[in-house]
Amino acid sequence: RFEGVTMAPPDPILGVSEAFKADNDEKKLNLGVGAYRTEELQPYVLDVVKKAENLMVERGENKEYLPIEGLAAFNKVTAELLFGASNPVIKEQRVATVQGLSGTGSLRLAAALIERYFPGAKVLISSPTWGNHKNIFNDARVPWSEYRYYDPKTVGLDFDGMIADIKAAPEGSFVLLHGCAHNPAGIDPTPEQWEKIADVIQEKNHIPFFDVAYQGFASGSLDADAGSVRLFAARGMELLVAQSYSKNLGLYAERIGAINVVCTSADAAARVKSQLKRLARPMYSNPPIHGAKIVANVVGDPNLFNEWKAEMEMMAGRIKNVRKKLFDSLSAKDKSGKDWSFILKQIGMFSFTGLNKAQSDNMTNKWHVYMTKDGRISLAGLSLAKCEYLADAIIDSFHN
Ligand code: PLP
Ligand code: TYF
Repeated sequence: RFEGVTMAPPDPILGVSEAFKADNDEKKLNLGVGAYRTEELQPYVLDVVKKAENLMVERGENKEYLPIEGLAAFNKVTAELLFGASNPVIKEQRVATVQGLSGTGSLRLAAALIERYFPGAKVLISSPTWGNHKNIFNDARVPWSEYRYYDPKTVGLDFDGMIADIKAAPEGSFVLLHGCAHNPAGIDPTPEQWEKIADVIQEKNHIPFFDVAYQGFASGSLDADAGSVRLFAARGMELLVAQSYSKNLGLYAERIGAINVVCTSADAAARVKSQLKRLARPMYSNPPIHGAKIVANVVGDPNLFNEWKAEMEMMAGRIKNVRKKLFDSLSAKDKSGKDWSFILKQIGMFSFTGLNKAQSDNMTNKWHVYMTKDGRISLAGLSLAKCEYLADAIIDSFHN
């Protein structure tokens, strides 16, 4: 009976790593998946994570089931990290926080909440966006449509298009926003633009839904990267925020994150939380403990917290250095007069190069540079030593 099952297509991002593994060329470079590498291009486990894990072993911590909503100490610190501990939404207990299976699982739980309590409501997602957003809402049976975001002509934000599309959406839609370091565009609204986006969302009674996968990883500052979310929270709006610790604590495989729902009263938050638990229970029962304990230990301990901030700055700094070196290499080598400054303006882990599908194919087939077909490269997978090679590959592919 399984004879009728057809082959599923590979994931456009995670599938790139599989193709990379199968390539035996020495020059090969994996700039597909957004995962931090050292200058030697090796995976990196943060020192604070090792310290937290050692503490956990020393304390002889157990592996009992967590409650459905996750580890209480984790839920407390994760909401405080996001909003700031003295934020009224925290003080007034207006946030329903539930530990999720990293960013993806937290988004999926929120999608299930939307499907159940806002039947027919649409989610607006940016064009382009992280590929999995569409899968998540499709699988949750939540209708979605796109709003304009990236303008290839300016290699910048199509702010007027974005505002017009949010305005034109049916009243009471959910607007999915990347909290910082937009994936894949690498372009964020300015604080003034965020205010205008909030104005339109309020006017239209929409509900903002933030995806925060890079807090601290974009600018190196946890507070600065949460600025967009806090700006909306300060207006007293209801909002959804999914968090991930994959990047900022390098806990990719631990699957640790959270969904936060900011409500207008503590009472509503308690009710929303009870419903999130009801949705989680038949899906996975309760979340994993290991990553939750690591986060609770690191964020909850002033020394480890400071060490974490230093390590995050180091990671964000390394990415900024390769960004600069790539720009310098491209500018020096390219004789066509093309303006490469967009690379410096983009923030976060990625650069959205503007290479089209055929050109991206050339990068891979001729140069063994693995990247997604939308022209995105992960700078976290690049070293200073490989910038010249990558610049040659990009110039060749652009003028191909
Ligand atoms: N959302 C965005 C925009 C991302 O880039 C990512 C990847 O880091 C995620 C969500 C979720 O990743 P994870 O499920 O590993 O937390
Ligand atoms: O965009 C990226 O590369 C990261 C990592 O299903 C990622 O966000 C990619 C695909 C996926 C989960 C995470």
